[in-house]
Amino acid sequence: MANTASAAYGMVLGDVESDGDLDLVTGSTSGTNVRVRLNNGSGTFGSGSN
Ligand SMILES: [Ca+2]
Repeated sequence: MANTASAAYGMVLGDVESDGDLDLVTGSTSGTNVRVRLNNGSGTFGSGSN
């Protein structure tokens, strides 16, 4: 199975800002780069923020 990702990422779904839509939180294995992507309510995610 090919995997072109350069690093493994952890990924968690959760409602970060309690608006009822699941948001996506990713973190690199280095543990220093956590990114939150907010669900805009239509099934897509906004740009990441640290
Ligand atoms: Ca949310």
